Amino acid sequence: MAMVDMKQIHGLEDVTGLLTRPDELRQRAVEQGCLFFRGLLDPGSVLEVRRQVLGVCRDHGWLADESDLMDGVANPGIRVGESGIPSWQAFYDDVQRIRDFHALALDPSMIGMLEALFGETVLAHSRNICRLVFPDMNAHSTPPHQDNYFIGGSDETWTAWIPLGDCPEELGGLAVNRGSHRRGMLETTEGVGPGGRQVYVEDDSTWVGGDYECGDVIILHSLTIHQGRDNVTSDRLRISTDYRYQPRSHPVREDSLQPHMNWLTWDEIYEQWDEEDPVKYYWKGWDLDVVTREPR
Ligand SMILES: O=C(O)CCC(=O)C(=O)O
Repeated sequence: MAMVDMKQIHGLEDVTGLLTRPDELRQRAVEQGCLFFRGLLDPGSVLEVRRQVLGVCRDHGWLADESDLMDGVANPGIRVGESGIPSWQAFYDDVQRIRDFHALALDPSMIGMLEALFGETVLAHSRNICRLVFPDMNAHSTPPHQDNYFIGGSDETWTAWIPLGDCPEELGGLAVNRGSHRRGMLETTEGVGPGGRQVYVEDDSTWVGGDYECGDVIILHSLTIHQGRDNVTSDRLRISTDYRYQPRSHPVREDSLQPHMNWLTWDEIYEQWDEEDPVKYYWKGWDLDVVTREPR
């Protein structure tokens, strides 16, 4: 199993009230390495992205016949885990082409929240990630890891995890190891599940997780350990996004501005979008400190 057991899980504590008190918001961020915002995003915008991702699932034959699109009921004959296999890649390329999936990362409520946290202008990475988890595939739950291993650049990069629709515990939302960023960069070893790398987690760790609702957002520091919980439903797909943000004045690694997986170029992703769409290459022309990726 990719997910590690969690002995202590605390519920999600909404810190929306701290958005008008940025000093307290930052203090909480420094202490806990994660912040949860109930209903930060308009559920309608989130559901629109869900509808389009599920449309791709249906086109690829991954939904049960006759089921309602928005229910996300998996075709019982199909189980595909995130990987480089052709069926996954074909699905994922179509998701990357969805304009609203990329636009949601730039939602003004999200950017405003991060401006309050950073106290400066925000750089949203353009390498946006969508996760789709089938039921009965626990080996494909995301193992405990620190995003910094994959992102590099500024430690002060934060990931926003957003469920595309309601995500009750049994559907397998994100669990965050509260305060673990204070342990610094940990040794990363081979792991099973998305990313393929994991860190060791102490038994007495305190985790945060629970039932997420459509519109909720949890953000976490790049050194905060987190993992995907198993999808223990009998038939539902779990769909979520990971978007990443940092203060714009900090260094950013070049690959954080490339398409996730690099299976498509930006020009291929943008092919069917309006010529003048402001979401296209929104970061070009900004004065960024772009650094190259060091070989490991
Ligand atoms: O959605 C998940 O299962 C985990 C996502 C995650 O941790 C990541 O992309 O860094």
